Amino acid sequence: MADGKFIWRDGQLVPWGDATVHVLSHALHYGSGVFEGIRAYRTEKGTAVFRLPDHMRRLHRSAEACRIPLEWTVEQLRAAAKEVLAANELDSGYIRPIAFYETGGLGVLPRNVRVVTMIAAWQWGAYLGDDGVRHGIRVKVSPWQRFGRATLPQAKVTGAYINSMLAKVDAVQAGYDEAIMLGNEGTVCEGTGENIFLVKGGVVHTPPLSAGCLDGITRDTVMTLLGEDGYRVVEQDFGREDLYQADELMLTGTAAEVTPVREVDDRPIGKGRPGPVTRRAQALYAELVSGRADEHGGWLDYI
Ligand code: PPE
Repeated sequence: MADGKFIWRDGQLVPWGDATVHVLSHALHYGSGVFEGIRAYRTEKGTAVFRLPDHMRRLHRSAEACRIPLEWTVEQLRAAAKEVLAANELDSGYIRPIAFYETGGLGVLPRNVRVVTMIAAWQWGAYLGDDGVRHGIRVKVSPWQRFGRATLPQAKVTGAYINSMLAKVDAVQAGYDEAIMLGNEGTVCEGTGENIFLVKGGVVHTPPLSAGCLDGITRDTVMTLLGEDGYRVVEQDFGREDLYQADELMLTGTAAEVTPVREVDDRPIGKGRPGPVTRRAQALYAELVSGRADEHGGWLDYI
């Protein structure tokens, strides 16, 4: 990642290199932070941030779930995110807000520990590679179970991402691009940083939130777009064997956008290349975020 110019930290733009934390920060020791990932796109009408208030609302929900007091409102965070893009002269990019317990005392109980909120932005290309977006990626069903009821699957908590990291490192070491994790009940849950969709017989399936997956904003977007396009979209649990028999599989997320899966555990999915529903989802998503769609203009927050 190349250095940017400024990072927003509790109401102020500080030079990128000065946005540091102390080694005794609570969040560093216990993972006590909540975060978001948001993308801004270049459009004909200027830069647009995709579903910005939805992301900031989820940040608030994550913080409330963890009882981390947030000092900034959704509106203030929304303005701050735009300020960060402008200060870094970015007309597109990835925005990373985080709120975490910093200094004031160690020990698991955060007593008198300051909460720091910051927002950074930088250029971030295809999360799973340009080649993955074009031809599909190879995934492995992970030996690591998704954390599920051991913590809060609906909250984007920093500490919980060690679960994702273990699965991701394992998959990449074994020569795959990404891991698919099963939830507490043994059904398919999600990728390490993406939701999952399965297409079978023209019907689009995605696990329900009860499977322990994140309530992804891209998941919601893709469900909406494919539904409007005439596809039947159902939230339904499915198992590992259903992955092997799928006609198409795709992963969705802010960073990953819509990424086709061409192989699971060395078994080709469908014809071993992205199928028509996945291609359609990619096209609809690209049209929407680049401001070329007729519907859902309200999801674009122009600067
Ligand atoms: N599941 C997980 C576990 C997850 O981290 C993400 C986002 C999603 C689903 C999709 O959620 P949404 O972005 O609202 O559609 N992962 C973020 C962080 C990735 C990272 O490596 O950091 C992201 O895509 O920004």
